[in-house]
Amino acid sequence: MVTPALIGRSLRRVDRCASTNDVVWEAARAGEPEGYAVLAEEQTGGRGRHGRRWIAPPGKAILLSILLRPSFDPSRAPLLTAVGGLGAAEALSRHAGPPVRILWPNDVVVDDRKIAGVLVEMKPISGQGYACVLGVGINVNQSPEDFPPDLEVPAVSLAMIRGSAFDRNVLLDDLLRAIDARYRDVREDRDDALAAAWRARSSVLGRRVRIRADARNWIGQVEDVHPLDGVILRLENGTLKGFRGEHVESLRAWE
Ligand code: BT5
Repeated sequence: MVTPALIGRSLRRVDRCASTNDVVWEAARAGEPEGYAVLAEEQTGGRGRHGRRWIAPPGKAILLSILLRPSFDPSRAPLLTAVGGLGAAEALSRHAGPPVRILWPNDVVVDDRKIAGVLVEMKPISGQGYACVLGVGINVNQSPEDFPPDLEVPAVSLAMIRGSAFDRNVLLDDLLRAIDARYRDVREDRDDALAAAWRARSSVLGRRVRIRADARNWIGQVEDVHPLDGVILRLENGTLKGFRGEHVESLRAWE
């Protein structure tokens, strides 16, 4: 039996908005059920984590937000970042060629260049419990000159990898399907399957990295990554130190 999809069963397309996450928050307050999604051609205030910006020229990217109303304890929210990152990586990997990996905690990369980013926001809504908005931005048809010059991680688009433009609707269908399946893992308590698939796509496992957290830099080798437990680093002095995603400003390869 085929289970009907939850994610994107109701998809609203808008030409322009400040942030698709905000359009979804408005719908959440009005009582829209989970799975509702908004897709924009252009965002004037697209955002990343820690007050950073997400920039994409009109009509070239996937800019998507999805309303989720998980019944879990709020401490499990980082699983939703894994759902978004893994969903984007799995959808892209059908069309990309080179391996699509996850740069912990929320970036999707190809050859260490960022092709997608995930932003999960969670808030209580009066009378409705917690709601989450899962935002995904994917670079689809950008050319190199479409990206801002001062990016921390170099950027890439699917079209740059393939050498020609790609149909955004094909990728969108794959993305909604992949996120639907991975969100089902969370709803049906298959955290282990989700964590294993996510870990297998890590771009940093076993590599030397620099983590910026709490206004300090830490350098070491990544011993393990888990959506909830975070990253375990073996520091230069041999000791192990754990970092949770929410405290980490950035993580970069450090050769
Ligand atoms: C993210 O944040 O990567 C999360 C991005 C989520 C964007 C989606 S679009 C739909 C939905 N609506 C929103 O308003 N947001 C979500 P973070 O890890 O903080 O990375 C942000 C950093 O990525 C910026 O500071 C830039 O350095 C870089 N960046 C900005 N635009 C980029 C792009 N198109 N491609 C690659 N890197 C980019």
